[in-house]
Amino acid sequence: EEQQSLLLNCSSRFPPPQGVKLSYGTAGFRAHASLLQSTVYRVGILAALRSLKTHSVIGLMITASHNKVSDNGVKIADPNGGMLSQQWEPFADALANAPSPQDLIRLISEFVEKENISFDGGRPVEVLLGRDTRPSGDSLLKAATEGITSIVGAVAIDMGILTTPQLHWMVHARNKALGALEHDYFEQLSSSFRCLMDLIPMGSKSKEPNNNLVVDGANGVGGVKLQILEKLLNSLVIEVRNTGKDGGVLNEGVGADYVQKEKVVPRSFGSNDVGKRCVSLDGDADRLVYFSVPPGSSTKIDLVDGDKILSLFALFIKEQLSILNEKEAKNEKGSYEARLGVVQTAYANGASTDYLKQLGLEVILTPTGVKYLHEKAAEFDVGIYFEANGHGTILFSESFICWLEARNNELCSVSKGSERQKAALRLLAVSKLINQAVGDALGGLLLVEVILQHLGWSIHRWNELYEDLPSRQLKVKVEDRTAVVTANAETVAVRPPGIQEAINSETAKYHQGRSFIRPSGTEDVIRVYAEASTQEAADRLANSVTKIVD
Ligand code: NG1
Ligand code: ZN
Repeated sequence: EEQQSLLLNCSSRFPPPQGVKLSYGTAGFRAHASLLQSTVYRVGILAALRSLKTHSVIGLMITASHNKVSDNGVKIADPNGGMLSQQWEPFADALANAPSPQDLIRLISEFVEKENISFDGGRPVEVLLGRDTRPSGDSLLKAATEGITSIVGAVAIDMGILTTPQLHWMVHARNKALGALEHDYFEQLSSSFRCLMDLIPMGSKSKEPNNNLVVDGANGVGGVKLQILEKLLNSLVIEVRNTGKDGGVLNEGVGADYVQKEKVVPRSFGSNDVGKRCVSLDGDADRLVYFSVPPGSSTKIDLVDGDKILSLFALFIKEQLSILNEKEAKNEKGSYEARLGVVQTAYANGASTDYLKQLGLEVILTPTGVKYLHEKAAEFDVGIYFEANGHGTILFSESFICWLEARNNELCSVSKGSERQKAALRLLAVSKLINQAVGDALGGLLLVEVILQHLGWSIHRWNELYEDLPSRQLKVKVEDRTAVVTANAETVAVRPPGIQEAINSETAKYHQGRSFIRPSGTEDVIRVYAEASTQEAADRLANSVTKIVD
């Protein structure tokens, strides 16, 4: 009864917006920030219940990533640091859309009973809160806190302004009873980075190593965090632009999403940057894409997208695994047939998929949305996933990590400094550098930097791994985006009837043509993707498919 009156009191101060239906989507709830007070309050309730249910620490992140600064959003990190269990998404939708406090309370009591959730009166459970740099973040954080504390037995801990992956990392660390402060995060990244740098073979170092990197921080949280991290690295010279402290607007003409979709330089980059190694983060620093400005250009770029980051990682991991499995040295017994797999979505450039298959790798396609990619990658001993837009990471199975640790100790005594021991050490360091919870632009960036130095490669050499097929992405505003229903990892539209046939007959007109449509999970649009042998053809194909959708 105490619980009921607490909820009634609190929730009546957070009436839901009129005439909007919210849905948890590919990355939580997102909307104009002014619409979100009630939703964020209710997600606070959900996070507290999730925490009680799992007896673990849960995360709640307030961000709208690469979207406009006036938007905001909210999503939940589960105990392992990953995305909220999909089984709870319908409950999230129901909570967010409950019309009155009474409806809300009824939904909660039914759910609590069904899921058998209770507070045993012991230590309260914790929800960690984070937010990006959006001005609306502060008041939304207060709404979330009220939601969490409307549930008896839950407490809210404000971790401050963070990148999305930092919050996920903290949840993961705290549930493993490890240090989970920002300082611990920076320490883990920088020490594993230094370890990998120390393990670079002498011979492979390029004669003129280029330690200079120019970073576009999207005027968000990532650039500032990187400046702190850089001080602990002492081997990279990082120039951060678009930090958000020099008047620029979050994600406006800057950031990974802009650079990847428009294929032009972000603001404050241009012809002075010809030949430099540049990287763009998104607003909450869970994505990164590299680029360089070709000679003679001031706006056009050579894009090195998520698919190429994936390819670089796959190449490096594959090499380390094969060193590990060389069976010549005596006394070095036992090998582990580690299964390496890569996961992409339909947005992956066709040339990247061909390249990965040529490397002999198992390539899996899933629908868009990190939760799907992550889930598949977790089925491998080493699973690498990336979206073309630069969100991705490398997952290591627990059993493989255990084996690596044991091997490492064993190898330490029989053949200190052997190639196999170095490979084991490298893989262990990669597993610590690259965020195991979710894609992380900071960890990803450091791993790219290490691998380029390890191979002695420039960004141009890297970019030449394969040549991207020209592609075009467009979006179409429609009345009801749910009218489009897809299948086969979003490569086929099964509804409205006949639409796929129309797309097929357009696509058939183009050499190396490929095109698909899907409803966005984060914006009120249908996305159109097209690929063909020339840019002009890809543009034309995208335009005609857009007309079919319209
Ligand atoms: P939607 O709006 O569902 O296409 C976008 C990205 C996803 C993912 C989410 C979450 C594209 C085409 N889609 O999803 O890959 O990153 O945002 O941020 O880039
Ligand atoms: Zn993001």
